[in-house]
This record gives sequence, C-alpha cells and structure tokens, in this order.
Amino acid sequence: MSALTREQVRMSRRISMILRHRPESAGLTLDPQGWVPVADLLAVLRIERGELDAIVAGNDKSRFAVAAGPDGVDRIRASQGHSRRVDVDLGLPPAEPPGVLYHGTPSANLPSILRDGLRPGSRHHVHLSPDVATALVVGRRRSADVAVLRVDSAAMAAAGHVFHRSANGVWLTTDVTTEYLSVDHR
Ligand code: HQG
Repeated sequence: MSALTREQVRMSRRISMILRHRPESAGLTLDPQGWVPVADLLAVLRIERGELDAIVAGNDKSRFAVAAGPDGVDRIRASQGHSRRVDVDLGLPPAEPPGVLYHGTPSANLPSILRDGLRPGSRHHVHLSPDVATALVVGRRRSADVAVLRVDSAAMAAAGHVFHRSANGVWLTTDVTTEYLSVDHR
C-alpha cells in the first residue's frame, strides 16, 4: 500500500466527511446504499480521477469503495462509519462473527460503558475490531490512555444479535449490552 502525501490525507479526510457525515455540504446526495457518482465527487473536489484512485488505493484503512453501478457508471462510497443523521443502509448481509471481538476506547469511558453497554453514539453501529492491535489503534485516535474491551460475540450471535462485516473488515452491530462485555486490559 502506498503512503499518502499530506495533501492526499487532507483530501481523504474531506472525502470521509462528505461520504459519511455531510454530503449536503458538498451539494451531493447519497443513494440509499451510500453511493455517489465518482464524476460528481471529482467535480466537487476539483481533482482528476487518477488522484482519487491514488487516495482510495493508498488509504490506510481502505475506507472507500469504488464500483460500477448497474448503469455502468463508476460510483464511490464509504465502507462504514456513517453518521446516523445520514440515511444510508449499506445493505451488508448478516455475517457470522469470530468468537471474540474487541473494542478500544479511552479508559475514561469505561465506567459509563460498563454501566450502559456500548452505544453507537452518533453513528449507525457500534464498531468492533477483530484483534487487540486494531482496537488499540481505534482507541488511540481519542486518547493515549486506552482500554480494550472483549466482546463475547459468540454468545451475542447465539442470542440472535446480528453482525455485519464492512468491506474493510470492521465488525458492526447495533449495540453491546454489559453482559457480553469484559475488560481485556486497561
Ligand atoms: C464510546 C474509525 C461512554 C466508544 C475506527 C467510542 C472505527 C461510549 C466513542 C470507527 C459508550 C464513539 C468508529 C458509553 C460507546 N459510554 N462512551 N456507553 N458507548 N462509547 O468514533 O468505535 O478512522 O463513533 O468507545 O477505526 O471509536 O474513522 O466510534 O470511543 O471503525 O475510518 O464512544 O472510526 O474509523 O466514537 O470508531 P466513534 P469508534 P475511521
């Protein structure tokens, strides 16, 4: 994977903001599954297709997906992470999760999480990581003092909770109640 330049990282953040949170700020409307025509996004960003492709390919978490629509026109969407205020259904099929998943969070959130469970907050889903290393990276976005929670996803799945796996490997579920949570380390 090629590293992005600073300018490309800045552009990538802007694309995340548009495709996950505020499409209207760029005059764009997402389709019900979250896609917009690539050409429309290029016009907003005033960049060439090659530059967008480099940003998509070099993105450290493969945040964006590009695919031809039924009409043959190339479209782009964010693979996960949309705000609840953006009415998008990615249409991901239910998936059988691994037996254990992880969630990294600032240690300061622990008392509240152990009382109320994991909530999706402003997003559509709670985001879970397949391993501790990934969970640590997610938590460190917000704090140097990170705790990692273990999620008993096997028991959740057995109890009928639905999981989805995003195109870039993030596990998504609606919420995680406290009975399925334990502190892996803090
Ligand atoms: C916390 C990144 C107190 C939760 C990552 C988290 C991910 C609670 C914060 C994606 C709580 C929400 C999402 C409760 C949850 N009490 N705090 N009851 N329930 N929280 O950003 O999981 O780089 O919405 O622990 O890789 O940190 O953007 O969720 O700290 O996939 O592509 O509330 O964002 O991807 O924060 O991260 P977020 P997240 P990108």
